[in-house]
Amino acid sequence: MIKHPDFKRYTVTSALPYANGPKHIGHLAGAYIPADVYVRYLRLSGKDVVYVCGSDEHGTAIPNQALKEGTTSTAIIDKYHALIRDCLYQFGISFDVYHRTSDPIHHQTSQEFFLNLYNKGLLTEETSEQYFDEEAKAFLADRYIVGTCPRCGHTNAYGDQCEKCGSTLSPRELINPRSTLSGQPPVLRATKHWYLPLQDHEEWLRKWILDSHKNDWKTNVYGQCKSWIDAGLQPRAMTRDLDWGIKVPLSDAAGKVLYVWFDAPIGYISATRALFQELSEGKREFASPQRDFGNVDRDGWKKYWEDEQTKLVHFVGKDNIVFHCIIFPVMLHSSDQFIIPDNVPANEFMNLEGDKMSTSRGWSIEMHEYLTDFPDRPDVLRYSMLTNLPEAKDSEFTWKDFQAKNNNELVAIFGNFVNRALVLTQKYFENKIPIRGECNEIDLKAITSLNAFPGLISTSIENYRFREATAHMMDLARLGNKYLAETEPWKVAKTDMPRVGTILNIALQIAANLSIVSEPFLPFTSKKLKDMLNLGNVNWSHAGSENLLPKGHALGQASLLFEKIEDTVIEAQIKKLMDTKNEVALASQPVMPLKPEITFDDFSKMDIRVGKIVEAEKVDKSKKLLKLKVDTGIDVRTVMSGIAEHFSPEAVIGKQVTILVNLAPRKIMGVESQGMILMAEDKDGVLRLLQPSEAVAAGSKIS
Ligand code: B3M
Ligand code: ZN
Repeated sequence: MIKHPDFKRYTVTSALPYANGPKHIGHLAGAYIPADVYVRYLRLSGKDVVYVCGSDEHGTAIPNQALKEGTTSTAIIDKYHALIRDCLYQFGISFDVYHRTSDPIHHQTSQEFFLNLYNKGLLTEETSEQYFDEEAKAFLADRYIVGTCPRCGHTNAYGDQCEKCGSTLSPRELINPRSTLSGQPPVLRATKHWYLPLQDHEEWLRKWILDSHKNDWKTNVYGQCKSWIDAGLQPRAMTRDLDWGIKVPLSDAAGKVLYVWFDAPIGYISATRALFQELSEGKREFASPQRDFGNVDRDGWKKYWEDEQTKLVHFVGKDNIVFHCIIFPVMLHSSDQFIIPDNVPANEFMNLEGDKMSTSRGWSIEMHEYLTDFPDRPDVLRYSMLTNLPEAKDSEFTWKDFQAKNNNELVAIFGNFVNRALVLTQKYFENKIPIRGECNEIDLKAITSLNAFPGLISTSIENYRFREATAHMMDLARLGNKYLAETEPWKVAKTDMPRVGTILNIALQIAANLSIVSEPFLPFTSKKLKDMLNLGNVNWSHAGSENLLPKGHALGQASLLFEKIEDTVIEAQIKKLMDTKNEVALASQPVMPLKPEITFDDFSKMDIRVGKIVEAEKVDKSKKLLKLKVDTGIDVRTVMSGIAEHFSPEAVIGKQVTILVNLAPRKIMGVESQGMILMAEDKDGVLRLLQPSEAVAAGSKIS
């Protein structure tokens, strides 16, 4: 394995989100914000970098969602591709290209990749028995088989997992399996698939990961790889029996597609290919405006994937580690054409208010929801995530912390410092950079500290320590704030204006530095600040200088960079979270099976009316019963009702209810009950009265 201390260029990727639904902000913390900081920093440092991403549009997740939404797979990917892409861009994630795996160029690239391995004999063929639905005439993906969980007895466990007890399952373990397509029990049928023999690659994987990346890969990543390799690598199927995906390009593979984890990472390559195709046709530009690395031609993508002097870095969440550290590298290595990653700085998960974030359980903040509720504040979320990244272990997002990071750091430190420096310059020096006179000890100390910041931040970023890098960036603002607090120019203004000039000159140099080094973290704020300082084209190499703004330089218009977030806003968000969770919990309650059909006559025999409870009392020796007097419009009668555990007598008196009035009377606890109050009962047995949406006369008929 050749190691290149100096890479010529960078290929940076973020995991391709499945286009099967909206994505929550936890994803941002895993694979997108850290990657974006890294890439923006590289671009600012004048490095040659492509940053690629796009939608993952294959796998069973897509047809599953189509089934749920009652639409087609194509409609699903079109809808969510656009939604996710737009959100990511609105958060400032600065991809050079956001591609999609449904694009023909990707199908072609993936098929070529597969054929290359196949022709070299690097895939093995195996025939095995898999579940087949004879009615739907299709092999069944794990998710399309349900049955009884062998561990907990849950009757609706999936072929790959039981959602009740959390066990990982294989379809053959299910008791009484049935197909979700037809509802019928599936049969076993032989089917041929192509496998990547991971076990043949153990030796070089060990050398590459366990020896040569022992010190530069994160411990969470290294640890996962080591336990995978130590457990013994197994052949892994690279094809599936499915009708949604990329066709296996072989004549004896009808009805088979490439495994989604085979094609998805190739998506990084096809995205780069598509980018250069469009660049060469003048259809788009690089995200980096300063970029000038020579002509772009259609084959320009190759050096980003084939040249050993390219540093390939994959940003992913922890559930994607093995695919990016073992399976995809084995594919790349086998291709004998492509480079393998230099690093996979995967993050752990970000939880939400004490629980795992999950869109399906309703415990999440979706990207598009945040952007709707806080349209002008992408940087605030970026910052609160960056200060809290799950770099070494899972971390937690809370709305209170989000508010505190905004109010106590962005507003009180960053914003406050910049605002004071600019407002005072406006007031005393006609909004022009004043002359810096002789510097005293405090000034020199501030300047020396300032000089050191870019180096500190670079080192943290280059070592994928983004939390630390963010803290350094904020420390620079802190330095500025402290400098003003110590020198008190607003007081000195009464006696020594030239000294005020020196102080503000230095403060503004700090602000100018802040506008550069904050760009990777807070791109929108950085841009605003640069405009306020009227700072031209600057890059990372300028940072650290105390001479960014020459004397007499005219500043732009000052405005507030950040605004306080009030308690009420945060409380509303927390309430929304709780409400959504409850709604989802209710919606996902199992429904009672349908009762046998009845005729209209059967139905019309029932006399159901609206009545009003006029009296209610507890029944001796009964926990469940209330004795009610109900005005039915016809009469006032006694009804014994089993609602005492849910309602106190006082709570029901005066309430309108629905009552079946021609039910044969029955003696209950010695009292004749003349009718039945109708109730809604959820799966937990909680009862609710059924009432007309507006009060109606007692005796009104229900039909
Ligand atoms: N779509 C899985 C995920 O979103 C998958 C990533 C593909 S990266 C090549 O977790
Ligand atoms: Zn189970």
